[in-house]
Amino acid sequence: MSTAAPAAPGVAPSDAAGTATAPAVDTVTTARLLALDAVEAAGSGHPGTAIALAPVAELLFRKHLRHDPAQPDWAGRDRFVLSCGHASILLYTQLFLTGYGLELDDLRSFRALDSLTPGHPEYGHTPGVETTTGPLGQGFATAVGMAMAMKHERAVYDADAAAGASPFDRTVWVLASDGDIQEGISAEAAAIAGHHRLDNLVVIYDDNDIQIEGATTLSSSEDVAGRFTAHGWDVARVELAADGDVDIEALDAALSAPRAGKPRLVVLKSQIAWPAPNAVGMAASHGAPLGATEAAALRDVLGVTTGPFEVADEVLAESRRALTRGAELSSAWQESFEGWTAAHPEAAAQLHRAQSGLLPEGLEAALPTFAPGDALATRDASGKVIQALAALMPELWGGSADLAEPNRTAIHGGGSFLPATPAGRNVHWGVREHAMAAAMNGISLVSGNRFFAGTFLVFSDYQRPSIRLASLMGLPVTYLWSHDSVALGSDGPTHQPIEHLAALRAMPGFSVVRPADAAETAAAWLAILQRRGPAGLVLARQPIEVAATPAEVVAEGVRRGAYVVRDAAAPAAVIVATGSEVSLALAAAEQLAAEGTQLRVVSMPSREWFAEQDAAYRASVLPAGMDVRVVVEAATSFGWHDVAGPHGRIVSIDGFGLSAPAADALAARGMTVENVVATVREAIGARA
Ligand SMILES: Cc1ncc(C[n+]2csc(CCOP(=O)(O)OP(=O)(O)O)c2C)c(N)n1
Ligand SMILES: [Mg+2]
Repeated sequence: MSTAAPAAPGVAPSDAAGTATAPAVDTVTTARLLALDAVEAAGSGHPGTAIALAPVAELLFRKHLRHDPAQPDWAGRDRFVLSCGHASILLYTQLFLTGYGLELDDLRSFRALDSLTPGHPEYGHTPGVETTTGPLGQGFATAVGMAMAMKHERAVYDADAAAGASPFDRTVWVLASDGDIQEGISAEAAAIAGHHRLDNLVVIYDDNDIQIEGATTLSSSEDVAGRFTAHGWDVARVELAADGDVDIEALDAALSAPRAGKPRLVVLKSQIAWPAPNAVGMAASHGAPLGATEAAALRDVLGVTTGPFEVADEVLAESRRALTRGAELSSAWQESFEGWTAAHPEAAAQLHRAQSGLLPEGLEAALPTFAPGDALATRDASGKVIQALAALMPELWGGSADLAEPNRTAIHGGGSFLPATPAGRNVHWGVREHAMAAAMNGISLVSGNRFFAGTFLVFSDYQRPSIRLASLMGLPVTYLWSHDSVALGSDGPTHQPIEHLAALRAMPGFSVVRPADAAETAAAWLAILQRRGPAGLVLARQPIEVAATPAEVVAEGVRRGAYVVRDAAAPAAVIVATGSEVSLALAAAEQLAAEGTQLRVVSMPSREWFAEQDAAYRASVLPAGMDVRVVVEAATSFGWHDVAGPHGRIVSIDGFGLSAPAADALAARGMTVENVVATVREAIGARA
């Protein structure tokens, strides 16, 4: 498969900005060598793809991507997503060359502690990195969400502008590798992108026939072009150039062709590590330094005598012309955006508020209230809250993975997000939880959007890799997980979550919120919106009576993660419960009170939020001296032992559930008032 490396240095056919005189050592050669040198200096990394695709990155950053290196957060910019995050040095090299503020020293410290150039691109860490990538397939699906958000915003804010004439017209450019295409999430995401005719999405697939274990033919024989065509994509193929390099002119043409109503996949043939004479086409070039001998050989082949990290002034001057181009693009956009603002002052104010991360005034007052004693499921309460929020927050939209009705996610009157109605506020994801979760990240990365999406709690497992990235990035995504325990009933153990709450709580940076009743649900929604972090709202299917706690106490208590909902002068024990088990705890306390045993009951909707409170508040809710503690949660006991303490008990479900009507399933797994009462009595007795 390998084609001989050239004897002469490569020129920069992708020098799209056009130079009168080509520099002695061109920008592409410089980019290839910087990738080589950075990996050699780090002693680890992924040189092959970055060396081979240097001309591709340059073509994007110098010609196709509308960006301004001096303003990495410019709202009118296109997005570039390096889905094959292992090739991070490819991106860092462009961020240095085009003037994002990365310096040669940053490339020298590639992958080192606290450097601006970590092993995989990290959003919020390096200016110019638009999303965190590394788990293959995630970047691809995140990019689909970005493209959806751009289509939606365009339709919401500037529907009447002619095609290409709106400041909201932006494109998402993606570089993906074999692993991205092999991951199942890319099939889900590609299907969604094709269905929604996302012609603002362009993916270059680096079809280099190689991965870590060797040739891709070891594991793959599918017709990728055919697969994407079937998904409704417009597919182009670009073969290798005669010298074995990527055919950059053909790629340029494929990227430039008008896009009509479909996302585009360009299947680009390349050879890993080209033009390194011995490393080219080899699996070993994927993830390890080429070594001093091959590094020297590559310099020879390129006809370069400079040492590591040497960048000719004229090369830098040439590549930094990206700054001039960026300034022109952004100032032209600014003018167009100001024209739009003048014509749409109200919409502009709304957009500005949403992009600033502020909530509209009066949101709290607009929330529905629920009378003590009303019995409704927390999923129903969430559905009502969503209607109230949606009326005041045009930036709020959502969807479900084919469970909108059971999840209560629909925005009534919001319309469906579809190719003909991209302003629609309800996204029908189909049964594609994983791509939905990744795309939520992409939607949230297009600032100004607040997005929520639902499925059953048990299927959060299908979303987990994307939830993890949302947590790593600190994105304001909201998951609505209904059917949160064995109380969902006869659908049985495949649908009954057990270990999910503990598993989600184990994730750093993520908030699990399991409200006890309708009043807590409204307070939880508000707190999630105010906090602007990733959160999962865990909702019950079965009706629950609204507790008699005053609304202000609920609002404050939920915000602080845990609070006292029933108390006594000298309680004999404290029950700590979450979600639907709070009412179980209250009923048990009532029964014990009738026998003369007084209890405190703590509702703990969010362990993470409670852990953030100061020690005094935490001690006021759970004083050290109140050490007879019974935790009640219809899920695994894993993770609760620290709250229960040495004298505590945990009423939990440490095996799978079972298929039975809700009351029978709960009883069969010990989730009854009788069992809680007996457990409390036993704990008190053991401590006496
Ligand atoms: C979900 C996931 N699984 C495994 C890996 C580890 N990994 C990194 S790159 C790679 C495959 C490399 O092949 P390819 O995607 O073709 O990239 P290339 O070497 O051609 O750049 C693997 C398995 C990963 N990053 N993400
Ligand atoms: Mg590959």
